[in-house]
Amino acid sequence: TKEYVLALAGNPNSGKTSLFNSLTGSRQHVGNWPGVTVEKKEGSYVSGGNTIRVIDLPGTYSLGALSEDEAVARDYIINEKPDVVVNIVDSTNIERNMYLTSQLLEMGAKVIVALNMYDEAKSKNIEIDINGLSNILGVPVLPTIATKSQGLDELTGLFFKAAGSEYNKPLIINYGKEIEEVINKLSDEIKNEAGLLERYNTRWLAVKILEDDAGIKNNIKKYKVYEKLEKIRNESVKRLESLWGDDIEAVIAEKRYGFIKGIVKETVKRQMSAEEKLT
Ligand code: BGO
Repeated sequence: TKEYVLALAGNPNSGKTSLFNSLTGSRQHVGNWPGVTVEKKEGSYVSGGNTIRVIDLPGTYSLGALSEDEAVARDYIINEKPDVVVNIVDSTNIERNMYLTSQLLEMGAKVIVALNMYDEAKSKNIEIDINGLSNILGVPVLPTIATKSQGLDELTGLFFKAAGSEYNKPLIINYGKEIEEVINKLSDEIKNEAGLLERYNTRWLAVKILEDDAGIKNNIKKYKVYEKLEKIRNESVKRLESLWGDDIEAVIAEKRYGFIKGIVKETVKRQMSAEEKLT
């Protein structure tokens, strides 16, 4: 028998606790993440003779590490490399939830998207093209109703399939010609540093450096290439920001939102109910 690790990531109120409870039942315990006061819930369940350890990451909207919760979730995924990250998404709120999804995918995490509250989406006449969404994101997507334990067997099946497969191809959001040029310059330098390559997805790290992410910068200061990366960043950013009159973090976030809007437009339809049509 083997032991696998499944990390649960999702926005607050997406049904993470419900899914965690449905999966693990009473086999769970609560502690703290090391060094912080954030609660850590861990549990496990057995399937086909294998044990799946389930790690409940803090509920977050992003992985920008602006809060302790975000830092805990992000560091766990980067450092512990769980077999699969199950990203629980509120089906009635796909656009907002996809911000976290896009960040998990850009990181290069192996992701399965659980479209939770699927019953709610149905009763609100929200129609989701599940295959289309799965194709665009490049990862498995399945509907779940965590409170009724629906979709859990399928989720476990997909989990084993994903855990035993090659790493996902990370999602690539096109940030536009100017930013892409800097990403490439930074990536070329990152590729020369074995220690960084081992831990981070190259492109993701380049974007984080561009975003001036304090947590990540702190983690990579010890590498020789760090000063070079900072130099490339500062020179390019000064030029780009004076061109745009906006800071680069804002431009990058805007591109992400644009990408997500496009996904939602292609895959989510909201049909009006008979009552709404009358009003
Ligand atoms: C309350 N379908 C439906 N319909 N509801 C769900 C589903 C689903 O698939 N999954 C979760 N919920 P959490 P986070 C509640 O608590 O797991 C519900 O923050 C209530 N509580 O039951 O807590 C779930 O861990 C009173 O709802 O999410 C919960 O991610 C009235 O979504 C809520 C109505 O789930 C959040 C709901 C006293």
